[in-house]
Amino acid sequence: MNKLIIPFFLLIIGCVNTSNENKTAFPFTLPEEMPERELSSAVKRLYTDYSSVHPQENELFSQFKYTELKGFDYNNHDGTITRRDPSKVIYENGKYYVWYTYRNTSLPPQGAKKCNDTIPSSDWDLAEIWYATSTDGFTWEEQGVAIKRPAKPNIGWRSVTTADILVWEGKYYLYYQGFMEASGTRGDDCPVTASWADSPDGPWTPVNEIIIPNGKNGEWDMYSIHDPYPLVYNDKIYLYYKSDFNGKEKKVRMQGLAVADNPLGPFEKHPLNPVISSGHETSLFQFKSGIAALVYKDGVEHNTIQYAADGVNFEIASITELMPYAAAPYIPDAFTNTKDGRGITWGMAHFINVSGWSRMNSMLVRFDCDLSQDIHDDEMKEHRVNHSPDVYFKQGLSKKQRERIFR
Ligand code: AAL
Repeated sequence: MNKLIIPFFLLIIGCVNTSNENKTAFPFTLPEEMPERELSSAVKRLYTDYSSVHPQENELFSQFKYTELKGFDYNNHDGTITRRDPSKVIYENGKYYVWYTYRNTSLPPQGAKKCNDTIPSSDWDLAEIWYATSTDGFTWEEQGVAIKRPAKPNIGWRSVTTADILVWEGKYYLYYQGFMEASGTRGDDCPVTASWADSPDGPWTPVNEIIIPNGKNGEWDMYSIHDPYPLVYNDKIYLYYKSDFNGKEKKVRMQGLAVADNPLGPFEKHPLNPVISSGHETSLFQFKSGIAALVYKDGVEHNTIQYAADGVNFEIASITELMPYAAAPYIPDAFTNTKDGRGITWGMAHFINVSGWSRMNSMLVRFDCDLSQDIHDDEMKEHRVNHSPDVYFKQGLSKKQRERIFR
């Protein structure tokens, strides 16, 4: 008999206790530490999942501000000139350097069925990698080509795009997508290759080898290795990349990691790949002792800033909006093997599809933010941004949607 009564008694005490804890309502002053009371899941999460209960005190929360750049001509955005997918910005010889995909074709992209040797299929087909320098990050001087398309059948003969830079032991390495068929033929298929130089101004020597190969048949990254993005971390080269997978119907994009001791490899893909479940172009930076990532555009966790204390296991650090696409920050300690990454305050990004689908082209822009331990900019920490009506109305209903509504 006793055996039954005692647990019952304990249960009653338990219930009384719980309701006692929350006898008073949630306090007017938001506690900085987790209060000892029962909490809803949402409020509990504030204390367990974020570095502060106030977004403005979260070092990995920021809004983003955009500035049009001076120094680039786009042929009135008629679709014949594109600049997109910038590299990280580096500072050398008293100036900033950026590399990017540059397309200059007689016609705008026409799709894979109509393309040929001079007509591009996509915005990044038949492209080269160009570079520009600047002393202030706002006005840029275009310096011309860094990586040309090599002759067929070398890697990248169809297009070389989406470069990113590594500085390692006094040498410069550009990693980029090397297309051997027009993008869109099957999907956006390519591996990653590289070139190296003794100076950021080149000349660049192509290694003419695949540096990050596609996965084997049936693996998540079997078709595309996009957006190679090297950082120096844990005495090694941590190169993040993106792949498209899961087939056309329900395409997903995730990000993986490949690690090497030397710039030209061998790169070993991380066994936990993919390490970021969402996002599009890779955009990461050292922060404190780990790595932070801007995750936007695609997937369940788009519009978040994430953090991995070990560079591998990413958690959501904040949720934000209007994030820079193809964000390519200036990271002062990108290659210093830092154990206390200071974060970022600005970089380059792109706006795609500036003139609509028929004259498709993209432009480079500058973004500013406060994801840095060294500045505290209240304006960047506003919780909300008010957009002008045209921003909303641009997201108008499609013809199909209007038909559905009126039906
Ligand atoms: C991008 C990047 C890669 C893709 C294409 C051009 O913004 O993710 O570079 O291949 O789109």
